[in-house]
Amino acid sequence: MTYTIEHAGGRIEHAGGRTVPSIRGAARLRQAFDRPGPVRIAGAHNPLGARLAERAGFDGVWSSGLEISASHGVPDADILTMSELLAVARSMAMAVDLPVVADCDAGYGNANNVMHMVRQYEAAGIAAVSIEDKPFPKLNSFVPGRQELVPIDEFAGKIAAAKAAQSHPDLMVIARIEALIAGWGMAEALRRGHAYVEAGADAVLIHAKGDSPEPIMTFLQRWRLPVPVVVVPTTYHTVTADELHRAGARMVIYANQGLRASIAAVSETFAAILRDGRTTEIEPSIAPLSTVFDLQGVARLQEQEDRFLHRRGQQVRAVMVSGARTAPPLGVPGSPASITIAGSTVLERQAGALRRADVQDISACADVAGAAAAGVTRCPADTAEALASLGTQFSGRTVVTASDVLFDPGPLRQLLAEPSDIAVLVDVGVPGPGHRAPDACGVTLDSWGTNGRRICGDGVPRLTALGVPDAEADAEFAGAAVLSAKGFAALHDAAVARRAGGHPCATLAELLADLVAAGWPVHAVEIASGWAELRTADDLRRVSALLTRDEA
Ligand code: SPV
Ligand code: MG
Repeated sequence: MTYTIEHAGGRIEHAGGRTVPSIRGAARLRQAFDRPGPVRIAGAHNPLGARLAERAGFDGVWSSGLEISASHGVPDADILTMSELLAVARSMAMAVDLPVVADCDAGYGNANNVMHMVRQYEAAGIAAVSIEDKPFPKLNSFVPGRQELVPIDEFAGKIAAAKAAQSHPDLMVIARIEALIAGWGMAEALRRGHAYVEAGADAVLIHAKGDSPEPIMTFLQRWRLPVPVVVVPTTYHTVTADELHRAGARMVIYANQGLRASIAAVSETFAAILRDGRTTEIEPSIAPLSTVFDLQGVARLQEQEDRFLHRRGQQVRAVMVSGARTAPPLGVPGSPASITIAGSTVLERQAGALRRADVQDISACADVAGAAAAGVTRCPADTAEALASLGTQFSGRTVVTASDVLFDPGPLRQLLAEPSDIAVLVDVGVPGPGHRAPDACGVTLDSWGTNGRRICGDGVPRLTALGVPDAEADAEFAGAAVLSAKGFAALHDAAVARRAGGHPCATLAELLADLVAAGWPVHAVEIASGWAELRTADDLRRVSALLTRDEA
């Protein structure tokens, strides 16, 4: 038996591209009914469960009174208020694109309560509400004890009230027949079903207990009305959704299997942790954190942050690349940033200075030990590869520092205050040739210098060359640059070109020199102190002495 249900099927878009749930959900459920095969929906009690149902491929979510009550640690007996159940149903409708069918128990009172309920659930984006013909307060259908029914007329009145209260024609009102649960027999179940359809029900849910599907199959066989029938094969679980569909059921609700699966899995996991005294044994059988983040929508959060979060003006990230190529630097393996001076590694000190300059997103080349402990992400050890791997999607500014340099926060703040597309730190404090370290990276500037003073007029000085011999240098490159998105794209392209040209081991200074040579305006932020290189054993001794305040 197939049914076609007329519906508006409209979609309304938010500015951000999400659809308005109130109309969307109901229309989608109507569309699901129009497709061939059974409409299969899964019970859930929170947005995470709803997302799991969505990912598994269900057609909808059943906002289960049993699951929500159990998740609150109370019996499914109208202990929770309508508002509590509604809040959960709403949160699930917000979290998924699937339609949510809400189990609304007995409608939380009489016809007046049902009308209020329908308006509330409809406004919450619920696709369908199901109410059952039991007195308030109800008791879960599988709990032995009082399984009572209200008179047919009284419940038909509630269905008519629900239909009168809805404001959009797509909302489905499902009338749930509990006659088989209460032991009143098949004839009563069919009589009630017919009365509820006459009162306006969009579908009937025939509920049953016992492990045989036979009563449900009989009901389906004897159901003649062109109104869909919904079934809940909780105890009669051997029958498949397709078999039920072939017998005439249109919607099959797997009402509480998710809850029961999680109770079993969590119980086993907790027992194993106490038994083993650690979690190693159960790690393969529990979801990794990456799955949790994925289900939470962390990727979307990060996208949104990139688009909308203007942290104090502009987003800034930093990447610490390998320093100058001196082999072997300081006689220790790996990057100088791994060296501990006066209790802290160079990496920790550089990360600390960056953070005090308000840069939080920091990555460091992979040959630096202890990056994760310092809250720093790792990037490839090779400078060109590291810069190439960062990509050009980031819309904020990028600070690039050499990992063999120590900075105070001050020069980094000065650098970040310079708004040009490409700016580098240069030390103008050395009086002239012959006073710089032999491995210093000399630069020439378009500012004028005399007697240790430099002046540039009303602009920001620019580099005219980078990597010049000491005798020609006006100043020394101090191992840090800041780049706008545009500037970083240029540096990125220079790194990619170096790699393509078979020179993968470029240094930051060499890549910046490529930009200067290509005509990019590279501005100089002039400093005279607040940084120290760590390229030689002498450098290390001097800096250690300074930092431990015991220099001779
Ligand atoms: C629920 O999930 O709350 C239901 C279905 O009403 S059942 O528990 O199977 O009765
Ligand atoms: Mg229920």
